[in-house]
Amino acid sequence: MSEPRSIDDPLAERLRTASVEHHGTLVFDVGRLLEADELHALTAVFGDNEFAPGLVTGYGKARRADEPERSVDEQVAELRARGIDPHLMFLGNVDPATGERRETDELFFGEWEWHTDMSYLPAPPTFSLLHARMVPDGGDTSFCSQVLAARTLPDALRERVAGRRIKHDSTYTSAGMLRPGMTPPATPVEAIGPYHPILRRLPGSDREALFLGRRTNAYVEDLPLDESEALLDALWEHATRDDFTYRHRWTVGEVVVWDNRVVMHCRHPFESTQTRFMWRTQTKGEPVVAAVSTSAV
Ligand SMILES: O=C(O)CCC(=O)C(=O)O
Ligand SMILES: [Fe+2]
Repeated sequence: MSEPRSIDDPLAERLRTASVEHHGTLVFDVGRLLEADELHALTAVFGDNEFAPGLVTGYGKARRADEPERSVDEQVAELRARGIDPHLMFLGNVDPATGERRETDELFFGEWEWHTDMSYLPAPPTFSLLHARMVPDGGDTSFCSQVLAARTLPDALRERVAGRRIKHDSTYTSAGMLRPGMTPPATPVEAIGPYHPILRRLPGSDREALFLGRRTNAYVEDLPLDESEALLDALWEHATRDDFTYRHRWTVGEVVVWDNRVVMHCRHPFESTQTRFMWRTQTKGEPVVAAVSTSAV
């Protein structure tokens, strides 16, 4: 895959099929840095562009009290006027324009928690793409199949999650940083976010997947907080087993495309003396469909 602009329909179809056959995770060894429109062309194989988190109110960003109320279109126009692409996220400890290192919160270099991207949206993005532009020693990304997690879910846990939903909070990034305009909830019960079924069915197939989002501030609907915490702990222990996991060591120029319905991911730490810079895009998602429960509810 060296020319994303020239992907034709048959190749696009093959790539989508390959994603289904390979645990929702594909690695493209492009071997060079892509232009933004090339990453968008590869993204378009998998779906329509979704906004990147942290730029538009409601998408990993809350409106600050001093910020005027504006429609999504107005916000997008304003971002574009400032030369910002609302669909592209820069992730790194460098200035995106110059590539020079810049002062960065220590949390950036630590372990990022397991998560699926932007599950705090009512229709969470289906695919995410990550393009490596500067790679440190370390800073690998791991992917963990939630289809395998669902397939091996012990009966006792399956019964406990039957028909249940989790509330998906957006207060913190996966690195543990407070998102723009957000206030932490007193407890997960007070967190604000959509509920999604814990066990989902993947559209167009009979596959099921666990859909946990992220552990921080998660809450299982209608349970006392201590029971919610106990159930979540048990689910997370099962869902992140090593034998469901692929750990990716990055090379500059690569793009990894993953299906957020199929895998969770996490980022491993690296030394703060090092430099890491990635570009990220994501595709519009779909409401999460509950698996038909096989146990009595
Ligand atoms: O930088 C990484 O390896 C992963 C970052 C991440 O969680 C994402 O892009 O969704
Ligand atoms: Fe992520």
